[in-house]
Amino acid sequence: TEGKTITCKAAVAWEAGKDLVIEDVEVAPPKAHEVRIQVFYTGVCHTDAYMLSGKDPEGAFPVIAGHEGAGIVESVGEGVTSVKKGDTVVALYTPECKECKFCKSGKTNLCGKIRATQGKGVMPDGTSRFKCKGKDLLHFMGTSTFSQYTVVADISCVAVNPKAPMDRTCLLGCGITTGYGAATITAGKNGIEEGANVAVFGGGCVGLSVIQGAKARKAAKIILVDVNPEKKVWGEKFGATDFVNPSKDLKEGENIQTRLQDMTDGGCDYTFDCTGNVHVMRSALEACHKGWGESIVIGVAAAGQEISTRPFQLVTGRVWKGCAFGGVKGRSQMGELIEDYEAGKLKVDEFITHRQNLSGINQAFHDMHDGNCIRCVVDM
Ligand code: NAD
Ligand code: AHE
Ligand code: ZN
Repeated sequence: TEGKTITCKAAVAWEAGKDLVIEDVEVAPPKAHEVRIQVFYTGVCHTDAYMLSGKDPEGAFPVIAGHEGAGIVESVGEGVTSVKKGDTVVALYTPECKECKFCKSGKTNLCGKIRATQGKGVMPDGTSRFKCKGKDLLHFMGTSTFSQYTVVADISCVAVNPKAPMDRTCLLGCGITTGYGAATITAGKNGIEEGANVAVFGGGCVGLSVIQGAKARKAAKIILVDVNPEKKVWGEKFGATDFVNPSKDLKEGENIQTRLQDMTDGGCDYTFDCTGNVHVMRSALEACHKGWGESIVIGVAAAGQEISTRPFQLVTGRVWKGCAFGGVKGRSQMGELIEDYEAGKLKVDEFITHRQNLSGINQAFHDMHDGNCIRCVVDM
């Protein structure tokens, strides 16, 4: 297959708001500094649904979505040295070139090298590697894992221990790493400190992963806030010490901010938005402790949505920040996460509640709205 176009199945989004269609697509061979991957498993993340709904300003069609994937390198283009044919890899929607201003700053995991073309749905040379029915299809997040074969930039994948099962490690491509990293890297100077009080808004894959990270850092209180009562047991499974349902548990005159302040002697050291709801983001900021509390925005809000609060909240020392992919540098740090998983120190299997074959991928999107679906893994 090396050097030749491969025809395989992919879930194609022809237009916004419509079901995906399983099509035969042609996947061109990788050009210089590109890698063609046979995708074995992909997770389905809310950010895929968000883009497919048409609400993402960067969303464009027709497109192959998917960004939580694991697979095996089928072939590499000229000049690729970081991975080789046969390597087991995880796709990285946050690439790491190790050379750009961002990568060298030591301050962020965001990489600038291919961000512009990635946002336009094309490879770094400005073209697509996918064709279907004579038309070019766009790439998504530099990964397009809803295809049996995909082409990514070499900086957009990382070789990992082949012993780690791909049907689990695919989830390290987004949801789990995002939440865990937010708690252990983004929060504070070097992640949550021992004894800190933490509130996590939203107990999906991302929020539960924040809880897992907070527990690893020996946080004192880890409070899950979710409007779905079923999330109480989910929170406990990953280390939450308390649960508050803001649509049921609040007394008169109380709001979620004041409830959390009462539970934590004045406010949380760290709060996390894992809902994407801008009103929740405000509550999360205001539930922080005066003088030092930090609120980390992880949720992705739809185009046109804006956050607000009284500037006094910041004047009095609360901090608003956010992160993509948890602040994790994928090529440098994925290996460690996989080691932790292999050593039983990082829960991954527990997030998988649903499974589908590629032909059932639309069902995976429907199941996402089921309160007990944490992650669906698609067998490609
Ligand atoms: P999810 O839908 O599985 O979980 C969201 C949870 O929030 C649900 O349990 C829901 O009941 C709860 N919720 C909804 N409204 C609420 C409210 N008003 N108050 C409290 N809880 C509420 O989603 P997920 O997969 O965990 O992703 C969470 C968000 O993170 C999404 O917006 C997703 O797009 C985003 N995301 C961001 C990054 C990043 O790098 N920044 C990465 C992955 C996902
Ligand atoms: N394109 C959207 C924003 C989407 C977004 O913020 N994506 C996150 C990852 S979410 C993963 O599930 C991200 O990586 N952001 C940093 C970046 O460079 O895109 C919009 O609203 O414009
Ligand atoms: Zn995601």
